[in-house]
Amino acid sequence: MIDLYYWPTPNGHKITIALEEMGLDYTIKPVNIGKGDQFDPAFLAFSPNNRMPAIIDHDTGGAPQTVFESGAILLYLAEKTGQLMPASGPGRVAVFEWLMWQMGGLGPMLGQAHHFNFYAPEKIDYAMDRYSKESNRLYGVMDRRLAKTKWLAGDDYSIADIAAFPWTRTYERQGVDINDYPHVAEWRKTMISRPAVERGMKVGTELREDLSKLDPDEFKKLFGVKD
Ligand SMILES: N[C@@H](CCC(=O)N[C@@H](CS)C(=O)NCC(=O)O)C(=O)O
Repeated sequence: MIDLYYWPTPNGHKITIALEEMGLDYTIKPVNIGKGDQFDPAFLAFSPNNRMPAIIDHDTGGAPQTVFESGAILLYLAEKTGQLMPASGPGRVAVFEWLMWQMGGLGPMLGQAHHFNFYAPEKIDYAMDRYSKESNRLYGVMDRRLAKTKWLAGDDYSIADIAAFPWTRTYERQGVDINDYPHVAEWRKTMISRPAVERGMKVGTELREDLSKLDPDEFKKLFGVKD
C-alpha cells in the first residue's frame, strides 16, 4: 500500500493519475494546504519543501520508502512498476526530457500565470503579461512537439504526459486560448478520454475549496506572505 499525501491540485493530480494508470493500491492522506498542514513537522520530516505531493511506499519488501517532489514520485513509480516509461533507449531519454521540461518550465510558469492573473490581491500588469506570455510560449513548444508525435515523449503514452496534463486544465486562467494550440487541444481530449485520467482527476474533489475564497490568514499561510 502507498500512502499519498495529497490535495486536489495539478501536482497532486499527476500522482493520482499515475497510480490509477498503474493499478497500484493507495490511501489518500489529505494535506490541506489552505490550513497549513504542509508545515506539520511530521510531514516535513519526509517532505522538507513543505509542498505536497509526497508518498510513503510500504510495499518495498523492506523499510518504507518516502519520496517527495512530483517528478521524483513519477519516476519512482515508473521504475517500480516498469510502466509508462521505456526501460532503455531514446524513448526513455525523451521521457526524462519532457518530464524535466514540465517540472522546470511548464508547471512553475503556468503556476505563476495562474497566481498573478487570478489569486493576486493586486493586479500587476507587468507580472500578468510576463507569465501569460511565457505560458503561451510553453503551449507553443508543446503544440509543435505534438504536431510531430502522438505523445510528449514520442510514440508511447508516458509519465511525461501525466505530468503535463493537469496543468493544462485551467488554461483560461493562464491567459491562454486553447484554440491557438490545436495539437494540445487534441491531446487534451485524448487524455480526458482515458478512464484512469478521469478517475485520477476526481480523487479528492470533495476536499477542494475555491482557493480564491481563502480567509486572509489562510492566504498568507499558502502563499508565504509575511506580515
Ligand atoms: N515542485 C513541487 C511543487 C509542489 C507544489 O507546489 N505543491 C503545492 C500545491 S500544487 C503546495 O503544496 N503548496 C503548498 C504551499 O505553497 O505552501 C512538486 O512538483 O512536487
